[in-house]
Amino acid sequence: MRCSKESLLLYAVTDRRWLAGKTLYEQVEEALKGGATFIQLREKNLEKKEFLKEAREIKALCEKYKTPFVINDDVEIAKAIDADGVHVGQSDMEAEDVRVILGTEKIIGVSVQTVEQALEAQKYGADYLGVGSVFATGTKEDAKEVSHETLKEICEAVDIPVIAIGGINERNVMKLKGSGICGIAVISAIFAQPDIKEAARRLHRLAEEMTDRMSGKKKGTI
Ligand code: TZP
Ligand code: MG
Repeated sequence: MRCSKESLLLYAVTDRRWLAGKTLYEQVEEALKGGATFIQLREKNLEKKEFLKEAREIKALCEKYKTPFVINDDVEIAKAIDADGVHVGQSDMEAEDVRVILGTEKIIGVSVQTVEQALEAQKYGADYLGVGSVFATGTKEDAKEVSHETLKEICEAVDIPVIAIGGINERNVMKLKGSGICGIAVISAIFAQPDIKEAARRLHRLAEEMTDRMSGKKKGTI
């Protein structure tokens, strides 16, 4: 298995718009210390050389925390730095083509909004699916909303793990209970917070409760 369900519990997606005087490296380390179980480096405007340098550094950091590390969109960068994998959207490279480039050992995540897209991504070798936006979000301007009914249908239709993304925070995460997802992907609920470590810690705890993975811990205590 290229990525376990457990590793997808709290999937943190980076965003440099909220650096607030820190480096992205420092922010990612705080998220890891708090309990992020998966890191996706998402850079939309970084110059290639800088992107490569940063990707190498954050890859080493994730290795230290034994946490999977994938690159958003850019298969070439993922290949160049030997990342654990890549996450692609509907307008990026197809999973089938990504697999040819990255090989059989790497993780491929695909963003989907419909059951049809989910089945196609699974067929072409995706390891997990990201579904969203499940709530309104200001982080991604062109994000299309996906109903919770569709989210559930996608989880029922595929065998690979599914995570939800978009507008998820401490206050609404429990609304996703029963949908069949194995984790949540968040940007602002971690990286826009003044205390990133604490935000990740609380979300980790809530994600465990939402997915019924409490492993003997007391419910309701975050
Ligand atoms: N894809 C769908 S919604 C979204 C992405 C990348 C943005 C998620 O950001 P936030 O801050 O967790 O709503
Ligand atoms: Mg993309």
